Amino acid sequence: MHWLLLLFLFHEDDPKILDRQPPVVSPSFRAIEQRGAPPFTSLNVTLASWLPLAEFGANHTSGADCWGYTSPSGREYALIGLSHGTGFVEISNPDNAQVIEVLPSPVSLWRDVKTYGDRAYAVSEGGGGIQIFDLSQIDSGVVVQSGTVDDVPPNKTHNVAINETSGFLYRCGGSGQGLRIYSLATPDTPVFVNSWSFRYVHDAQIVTYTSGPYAGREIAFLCAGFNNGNTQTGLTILDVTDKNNILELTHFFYSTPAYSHQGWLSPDRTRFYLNDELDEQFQSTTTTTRVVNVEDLSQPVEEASFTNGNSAIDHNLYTKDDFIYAANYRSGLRIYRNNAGTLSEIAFFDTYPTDDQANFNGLWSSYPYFPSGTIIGSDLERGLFVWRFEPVSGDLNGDYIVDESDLQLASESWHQCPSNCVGDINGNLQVEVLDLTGIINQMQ
Ligand SMILES: [Ca+2]
Ligand SMILES: [Ca+2]
Ligand SMILES: [Ca+2]
Ligand SMILES: [Ca+2]
Repeated sequence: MHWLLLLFLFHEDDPKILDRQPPVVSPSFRAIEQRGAPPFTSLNVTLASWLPLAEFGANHTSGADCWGYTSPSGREYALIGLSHGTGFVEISNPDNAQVIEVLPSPVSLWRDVKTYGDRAYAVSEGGGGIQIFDLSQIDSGVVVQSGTVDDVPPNKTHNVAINETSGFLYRCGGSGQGLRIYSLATPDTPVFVNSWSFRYVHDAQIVTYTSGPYAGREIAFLCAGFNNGNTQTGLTILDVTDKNNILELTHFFYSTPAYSHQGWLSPDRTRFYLNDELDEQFQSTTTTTRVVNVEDLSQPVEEASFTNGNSAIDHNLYTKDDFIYAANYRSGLRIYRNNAGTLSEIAFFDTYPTDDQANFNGLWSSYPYFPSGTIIGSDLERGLFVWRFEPVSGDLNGDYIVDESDLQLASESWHQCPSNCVGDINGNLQVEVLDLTGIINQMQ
C-alpha cells in the first residue's frame, strides 16, 4: 500500500498522520560488511547494523514500536512493529543483523509488541485484537502466529504492557480506552480477567513489588487522562493486585502538562521518569523528562524536570542500570546518565539527520535489555537500528565524558606501553603526542 493511502485509514487530524513522510530508501548497513557507515551524527553510540524498511518487504511504509527477545540458547532477536506486519530480526551478532521472518498484521501506523516467556504479543490501532507469535523455534528460523485474542470488536489497541512477574497482560487505549487485563497462564489463549476504564490509558508499566511497604502488591503506573488522555492528563497509580477490586492510589499532575505519554520506573523503583508528547508544541518547552519520586505511591512528588535543551519531541523511554534510553523522534536516541534522579545526556545517535524539530518523525522507541548490551531502536521512516553503547576512544576512565581526568590517565602512561597502554587511543602500541591530541580533540 502506498504510504499516502495509509493516511486515509486513520484520523486525518492526528499529528502523527499530518507529519507522515515516505520511507527513507537506502542500502542496508551491516558493520561486518566493512562498507563504511552511513553519515549519522552520534556520541558514544556506534552503529552496528541498520535495516531500512524495505529490508522487511516493499509494502512496509513505516516503523513503530520495538522490543527484544533472548532465546534460551542466548541468541538475541529484535522485534519491530511495521505498517503491515511484525518483523523478527536476529542480532546475536549486532554487526550482521538478519531478518528471520516478517508476519502480516492489520495495517496501522501504530504497532506495539512485548514478550512473555517464548511468546510475543502484538497490538495495533488497526484492530485485530492481540496477535500471539510463537518464538520457541526462532533459533531454527521459524516464527509462527500461534493465537489471536479477538474479543472486543473493533479491537483497536494503542499499547500493550506485560508484568512478567505476575503473568498478566494489559491492553491500553484503543477501543477499550482504559485497561483490559488478561491472564497469560495459557500463553496462546489469554483469558480476559477484568477491565478498568475510568480514564483513557495511553501507556503503562506494571510491576510486582518484592520488598518494602508494597511487597507482594502488583502496581500499575499509567499515563492517563480523560478525553483520550487530553484532559486532566497525568500519572495514575493503581493497585491491581486483586483484579476484581482495582484500587486507585492516586492520579498525579506534573508540571506544565500537555499529554502524559509514557514513562518507566528506575531499577530501584524510587522514581518514575515520565515523558509528555505534546508539551514541546503546546507549551513551547524543550525535550523534558519529569522525575517523579514514587516511594510513597499515594503521594508522588515531582523532584525535578530535566531538559537536554533539544527542540525534539520525546516519545518512549526505558531505564537500565544508571542510564535512561530515550527515543526522541527527530533527535533520535538520547542516553541520559541518572545519578539518583539527576540526569545528564552522555550519548546520542541521531536517526533523523535533517533537523531536530518538534515533529512526529524519526525514532519511535528503543530496547536496552539484551544481556549482551546491544541496543536496538525502531524508526518511523528508517526502520531498525542496532547499536553499541560504548565510550569514545578518548574516554579512558569510562565515565562517558572526555575531560582532563582522561588526559591525566594518558599522561601517566606516557611512553609506558606495552606495560601500560591506557592512553594508546590510536592503537599503535605507543602512548605519544598523537594520542594526547586525539583526546584533546574529543574534549568538549
Ligand atoms: Ca515532551
Ligand atoms: Ca535530528
Ligand atoms: Ca572520561
Ligand atoms: Ca598511540
